[in-house]
Amino acid sequence: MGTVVWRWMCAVTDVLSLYGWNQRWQERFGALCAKGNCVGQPGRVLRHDGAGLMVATSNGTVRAMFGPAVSPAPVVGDWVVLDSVPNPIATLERDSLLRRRAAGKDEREQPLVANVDLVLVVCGLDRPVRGGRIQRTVAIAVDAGAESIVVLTKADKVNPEVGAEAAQLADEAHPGIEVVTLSARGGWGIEDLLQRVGSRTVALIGESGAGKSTLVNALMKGEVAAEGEVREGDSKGRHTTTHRELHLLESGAILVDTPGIREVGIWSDTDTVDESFADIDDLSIECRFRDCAHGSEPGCAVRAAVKRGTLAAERLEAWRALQAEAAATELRADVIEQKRKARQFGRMAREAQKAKESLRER
Ligand SMILES: Nc1nc2c(ncn2[C@@H]2O[C@H](COP(=O)(O)OP(=O)(O)OP(=O)(O)O)[C@@H](O)[C@H]2O)c(=O)[nH]1
Ligand SMILES: [Mg+2]
Ligand SMILES: [Zn+2]
Repeated sequence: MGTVVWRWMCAVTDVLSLYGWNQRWQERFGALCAKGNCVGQPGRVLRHDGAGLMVATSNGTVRAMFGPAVSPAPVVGDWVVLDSVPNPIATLERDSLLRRRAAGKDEREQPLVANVDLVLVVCGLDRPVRGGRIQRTVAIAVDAGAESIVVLTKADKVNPEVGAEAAQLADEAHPGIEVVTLSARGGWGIEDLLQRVGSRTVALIGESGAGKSTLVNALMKGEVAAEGEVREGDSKGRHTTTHRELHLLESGAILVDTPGIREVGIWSDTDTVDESFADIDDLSIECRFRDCAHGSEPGCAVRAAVKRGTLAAERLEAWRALQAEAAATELRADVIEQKRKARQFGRMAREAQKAKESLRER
């Protein structure tokens, strides 16, 4: 490697390391260079909206257009290579991808944030905390190889008992999960959360009005994210945040604020669901049949645990529901893959036909 290139790379490392650039990314970038694709500079995607991308580079933050298609299409949290336009010309291989099943009829994978280490499951205490939502969010975090912490915010709005009950509910939904109760507005519990976050890349997930952006501002100790109002009566939010956006903290943590999501549809395989229900997974080792579905099979250790009272029946039900959803996703992903292959094959056949015709014309 030439000295000039090496010096430039060192400078890049200084600024970009704030955003998490390290040896691993350096190597992935280097591998692209080795293939002759090193005609640009690396940067991390801070924001993705209709107009393009905001990318943090060693020359500061730049706005990039989408340009020619890049695969995989960059999302917030991705490391990309920008050309001189600047257009993204490559996405560095990801460590992980937080994704869900898109809402509505268009049931396909929706990428949320790339290269996430930790997911904050944000629940506002001004509304009922729902165990199912916690389980679903944990399942999508597990799918991305990320850890989860439940954050019960707006503690200033309720009696301490309400907070304690909610924390217990969270623990029943996902035994052993870390729970932090705080008030973003009052500033309590913020230092504790900062300690737990460390210098990881963190995605905040929760429904509209839960208090994600207010929490981002409290953690940043300043106004960076727009905060909204909630409706009187049912505390529903107004979808104030419309884009995913990455913010850098002084502590080295990287926060990604996201728009509120009503439903956390899971887009993962059945093994991932098993992994996120570790208690059931552990018990199932003792089931007589290795492929026990914990239904009516004889010698089922999981059902025995429910009978004994050491496993909550609701937890088994939740596992069953998410298993069914993951199985449907596997099928759907399969269908999408088959369609993609059919399209590819169709294109190849058309190209072959064209080549044949042009030969004939000659
Ligand atoms: N009292 C109190 N209110 C809070 C707290 N955190 C958020 N709020 C209020 O809750 C409302 C919604 O907060 P946001 O931070 O905009 O919620 P969000 O989760 O970002 O919502 P979307 O962007 O719509 O997804 C605002 O009126 C906030 O002021 C808190 O700790 N205490
Ligand atoms: Mg918001
Ligand atoms: Zn069983």
